[in-house]
Amino acid sequence: FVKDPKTVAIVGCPFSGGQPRAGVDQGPIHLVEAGIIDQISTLGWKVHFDGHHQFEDIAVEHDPPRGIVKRPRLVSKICESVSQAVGKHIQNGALPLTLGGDHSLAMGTIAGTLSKHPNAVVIWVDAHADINSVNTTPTGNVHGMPAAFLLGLPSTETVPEFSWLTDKTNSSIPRLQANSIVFIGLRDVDPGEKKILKENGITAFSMHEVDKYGIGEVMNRALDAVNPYRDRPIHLTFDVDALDPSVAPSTGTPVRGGLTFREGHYICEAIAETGLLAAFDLVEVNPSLTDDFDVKQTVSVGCSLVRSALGETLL
Ligand code: 6HN
Ligand code: MN
Ligand code: MN
Ligand code: MN
Repeated sequence: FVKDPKTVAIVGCPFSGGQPRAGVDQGPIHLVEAGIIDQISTLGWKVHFDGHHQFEDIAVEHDPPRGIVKRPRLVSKICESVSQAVGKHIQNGALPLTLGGDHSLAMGTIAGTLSKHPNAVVIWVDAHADINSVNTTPTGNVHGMPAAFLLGLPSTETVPEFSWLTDKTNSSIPRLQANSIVFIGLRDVDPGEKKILKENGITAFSMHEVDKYGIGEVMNRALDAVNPYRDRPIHLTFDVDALDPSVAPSTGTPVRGGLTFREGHYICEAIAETGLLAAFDLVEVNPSLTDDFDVKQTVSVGCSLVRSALGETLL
């Protein structure tokens, strides 16, 4: 589905409204300044980038919580516009690469992919499951909830700001099906999220399974679960906190015991190998929480994951 000559369209999203820590909005700026565009070009891809995604801010006093859900208007608005940007790039035959920004953005990116590839599957790489519903979220931070909104879980319809995504009577965005998403790298999953995963029969590989079977076998099983005939487009959404904090320290919600450098890259390589990658998000790089050395390391591993997903390490 990516036309020749192959083009990556960069959607830089300097956005932090789905969680409380400032700085994650600077992630895309650092990734671009580190040379990600030249690096992708060097691999033989054309790169389309005309500046970071523009969106109107909504002041916090004009955006009170809806129940427990924080910044509903702001998050919804940028996600809707990101979904249109991603959809347009796919329409033009390019592979959208979204640079975050916090993970609430995945509502926009995945909705955009599904609007053009209704049969796409999602590979969600994260320390967290990001599947809290309105009834289970312990924080009200929307970056912990995007998968719940994409699946249209009960209670998500109580947030009218997100009706462009959740109201299926007036939407051109197919709902994500529970058998079309798989999680890898989990190790900090809230009790309510465990229940949601179980009740919906969602396939998930925690760090326990990565240790037990090895990342090679986990990737085989993950692809078999959502893409047994290897014929469905893949949307890869990669939260940098899936990596161990020793590998990617500059992120808002680090959790020990994560993926090694190689395990993270293996995931990207295994997806590159399928030839099915349709869209990629790299999110939750936060350059303001750590010292310069840690920021450099995190940004550089982020660039390197992107290159792997675009085929760098395949012979
Ligand atoms: N992320 N489960 C916690 C919550 O607030 O719902 C943490 C979410 C973290 C989300 O890292 O993208
Ligand atoms: Mn453009
Ligand atoms: Mn996440
Ligand atoms: Mn996470």
